[in-house]
Amino acid sequence: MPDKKVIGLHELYEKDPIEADKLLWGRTSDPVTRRGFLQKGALTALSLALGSNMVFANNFPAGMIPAGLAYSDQPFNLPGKRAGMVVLNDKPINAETPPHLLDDELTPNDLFFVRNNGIPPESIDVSSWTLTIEGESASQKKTYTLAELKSKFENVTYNLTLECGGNGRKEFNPPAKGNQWSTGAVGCAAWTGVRLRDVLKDVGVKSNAVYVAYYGQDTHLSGEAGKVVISRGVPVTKAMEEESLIAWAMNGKDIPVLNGYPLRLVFGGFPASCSGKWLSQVVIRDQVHDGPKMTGQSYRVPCKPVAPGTKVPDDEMCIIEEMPVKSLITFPKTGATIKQTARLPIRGKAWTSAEKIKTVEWSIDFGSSWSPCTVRVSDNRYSWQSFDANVSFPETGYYEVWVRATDSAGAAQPMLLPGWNPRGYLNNACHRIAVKVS
Ligand SMILES: Nc1nc2c(c(=O)[nH]1)N[C@H]1C(S)=C(S)[C@@H](COP(=O)(O)O)O[C@H]1N2
Ligand SMILES: [Mo]
Repeated sequence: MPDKKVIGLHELYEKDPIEADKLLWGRTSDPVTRRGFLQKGALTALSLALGSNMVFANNFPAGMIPAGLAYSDQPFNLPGKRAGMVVLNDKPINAETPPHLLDDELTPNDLFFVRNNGIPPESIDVSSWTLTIEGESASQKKTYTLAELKSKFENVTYNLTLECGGNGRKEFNPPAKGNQWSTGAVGCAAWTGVRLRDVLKDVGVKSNAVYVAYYGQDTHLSGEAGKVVISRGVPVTKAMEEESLIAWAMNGKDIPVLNGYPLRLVFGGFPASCSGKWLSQVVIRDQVHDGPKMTGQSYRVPCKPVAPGTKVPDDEMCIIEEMPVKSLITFPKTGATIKQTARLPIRGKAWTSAEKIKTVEWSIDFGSSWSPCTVRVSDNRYSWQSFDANVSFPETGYYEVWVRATDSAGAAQPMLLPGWNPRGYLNNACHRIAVKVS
């Protein structure tokens, strides 16, 4: 046999990740991601996802998801999270909650979805954590410790729904790049903190203020120190709303590390990307904020509807502000079977950026007739609202139960996919479950 040097897989990846991926998978890979994987930052993200260090991580092929995370029947949980969450990406960690695990009145901390763009801070010292407020439109620069925030301003709790702008992305065709969220990038928790407006007023907001934006303490996937992962914001009017919070507790407990411990912003009704995690800095801007993932095509949709597949220039893309009305059937799980003589109890959640949900209706005939659900009143705006109904079926066979919410502003969910957009945002189509009646 000729004397051929055998190259280890990781060596090959280090030398030529694209070629290596082609060899191993027969496809081209994204060189940035592949290379990034071998760097320290990405390894940290991976260890965090697995809940322990991966021994021999250097030999682990890029482009692969560890078996401990890859299958729906995951043997280990994400730290602070319960089994059953679906991991979409481990570098950075992204995990969604299946609909039947969103059946609680408020989403438990260990079931709340995770959308990270980078790597959460590794060692967090609560006693030395500070929040600095500054910016062109701040009257002064002011820094608060956590203890100061807690003692100086009124502590308030609101039930606020957070939904990623890309929730439902999976359904778009042509597909959009990014995490293929199905329905589970949403949750509603009781958030405790102080009102952002109280803190802003304490600092002083100049009359030319336009936007309020955040910076957090997570690390860029590249591992590069000081490189900002994401920095988004909201118009001043949103920042000044009664329910806009700087929060340190979720359902009466510490916020899980993956969800922004020890401090985060929470804005109900806006895309969750505005709700900065691991919050260390707030800037009051005299212009629309221009941080990473605020400009270009990020968290933006075409200002005017476009045909599917259209390339839209940046200057025709508009920032997503209010999230659309939406609902989810949380009981039963899709695939339920019942006897024809029985009535099927259904339950779910509906939410909106408007004042409240007005009606939720169900249909078993693909929308040709609708019947009302009972909708519970919520404690405050931007909380999701529980609904339920008892569904009866005229004969045996296969059915789908569809649910449609309408809000107080008169907006209703579309039955099918709403407007296609390049990044796959704002899919608020009706949720449905399959039911067999025998
Ligand atoms: N610092 C920081 N804040 C962040 C993010 C992030 O990656 N880093 N992701 C944003 C996005 S895109 C979403 S959808 C929400 C997700 O919040 P959750 O992980 O607590 O569900 O956090 C937002 N805040
Ligand atoms: Mo998001």
